[in-house]
Amino acid sequence: MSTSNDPRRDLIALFDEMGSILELLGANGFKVNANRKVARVLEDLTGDITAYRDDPKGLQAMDGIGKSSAEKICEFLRTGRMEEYEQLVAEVPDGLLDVLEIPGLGPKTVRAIWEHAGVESIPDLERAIAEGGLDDVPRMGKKTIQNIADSIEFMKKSTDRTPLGTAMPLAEGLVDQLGAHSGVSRIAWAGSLRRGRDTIGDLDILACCEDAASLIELFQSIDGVEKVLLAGDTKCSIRLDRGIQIDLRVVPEAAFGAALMYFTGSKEHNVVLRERAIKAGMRLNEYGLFPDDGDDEPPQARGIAPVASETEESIYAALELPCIPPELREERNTLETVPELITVEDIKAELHAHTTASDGHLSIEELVAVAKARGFHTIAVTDHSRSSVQANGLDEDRLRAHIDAVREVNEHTKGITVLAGSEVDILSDGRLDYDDDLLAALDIVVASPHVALSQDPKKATARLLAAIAHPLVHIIGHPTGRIINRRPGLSPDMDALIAAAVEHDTALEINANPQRLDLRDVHVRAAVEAGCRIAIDTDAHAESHFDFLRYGVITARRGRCTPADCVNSLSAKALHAWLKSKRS
Ligand code: DGT
Ligand code: CA
Ligand code: CA
Ligand code: ZN
Repeated sequence: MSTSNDPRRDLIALFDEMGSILELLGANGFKVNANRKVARVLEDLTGDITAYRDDPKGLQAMDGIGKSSAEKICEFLRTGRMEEYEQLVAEVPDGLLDVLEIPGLGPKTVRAIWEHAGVESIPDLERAIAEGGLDDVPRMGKKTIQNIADSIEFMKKSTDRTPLGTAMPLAEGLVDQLGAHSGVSRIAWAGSLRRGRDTIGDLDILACCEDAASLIELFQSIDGVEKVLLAGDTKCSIRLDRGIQIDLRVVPEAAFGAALMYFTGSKEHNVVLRERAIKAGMRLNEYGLFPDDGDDEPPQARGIAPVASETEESIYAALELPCIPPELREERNTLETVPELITVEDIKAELHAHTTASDGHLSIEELVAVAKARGFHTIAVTDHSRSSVQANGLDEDRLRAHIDAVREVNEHTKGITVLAGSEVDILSDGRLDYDDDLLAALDIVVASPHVALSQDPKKATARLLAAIAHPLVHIIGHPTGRIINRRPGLSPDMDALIAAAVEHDTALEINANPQRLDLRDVHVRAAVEAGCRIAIDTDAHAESHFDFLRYGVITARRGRCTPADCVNSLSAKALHAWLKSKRS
């Protein structure tokens, strides 16, 4: 495994992986779950894990961490290694864990193809599929085999870009670490990450530093560097063992704004800006905006003073443009009008969250406390419905009892409204998972697709249209069901869905989980343009998931979403009035 400078993240990955390996080895479910549970507890840990270095008892005091896990955590914090993990890893072929990463392939299946078909890696698996080697594996139908083949194909196409939710924390860590260098006066990330794309190709970091050489040296020595691809006087590129490439450029402080603008891109946006500069008798490059004197030599090389260069604001102003937010610096956006885009601070309600009643890790009370601490005026409890068996979905009786429990908590809670809701499955034919009388008893209904996510576009459109038009449904959760880099999800006729959502006053969700970001940016843009209500929800299953909100908001901003477009930024009164309008 690779270690980062975040031991908590490393430990989460370690325990999750141990769970998977144990499952591959056919260990009993209790052991498997114990490891996964530790990972989840660490996921929710808000304090500093290194404080427990010599304190296994302190770790054991946490629900879900036993004596042996506590000792393993301390061992890792002290030594950077975990013996049991290393032993476990040695027991399975290296490539088998990659096979486990293939979407739709559970550990039981992976174990079966390992045992019965000798598959130890993805290339092995591809060969086995091509040569019919899987045909003799028990409970492997033709359809399953075809699905696996499709998944491998999809994975191959998509694994080279890094999801936003991985890139952003990595960039934050790097900027902190490099920014601590005493010579650094300014540092920021640029590129597609700054524009908030859902995946990024490589990470671009810009810095001003009086001692560029030592910063570049520091950059090459950060944890996890697998290869230095290029090291110059002001530029350095590295590749991390996780496969992510990072470019660092050291730029003069006086040109920071111009460099930030240039390396934020997009390339298309830069072209548009350069053309605009030329029309105004100027030249724009990564060093600044200069008067155009017709000389072919670059102006900065001739000591010409720029019109603007130190800040992006000053350059946009000199081009007579509003300061365009990075999220809108894509080709498809017009430059002259910039709407007042939504921010994380505008979000006042979480309308899609799970509790321990289904597959969440928080009780109703805990969920409410977290939402209240975030300053929300409303929190909706929306556990899974009965068909989501793997997520411990609620049958009718359990849901009725759950509604009572939520109402009870709401009675005793001040300062926040707790809504009784459900994330009800949209079945493959568009029917919902509960009867109308039960749905009508809920304050809020989020309807989401979870199964049959490879059905054809026509069926998918009809299915989602039925849910949008259902008079008791408020929000369509993660409308396509895509998982970034893992499965493409449904591809319905989005324009038809958006038109229906406007007609029936149903909101379409941007699920803020960085693995989903569904609706995606272009769909948000179309929805906002059509006047459709947008929901931005984290789909929280744990406290830390509330932090996903920023990814949802970035995606919303890329779609030109303003606070007025979003149900989560309505006042309590306006939000509750909209919810009730579907209950009369
Ligand atoms: P990525 O990394 O594929 O997700 O996308 P970007 O946008 O981060 O692209 P990258 O890393 O190749 O370059 C960062 C920015 O630098 C890019 O958005 C615009 C600028 N840039 C790079 N190469 C060129 C170029 O050839 N022409 C122009 N106009 N700008 C460029
Ligand atoms: Ca980039
Ligand atoms: Ca780059
Ligand atoms: Zn869901």
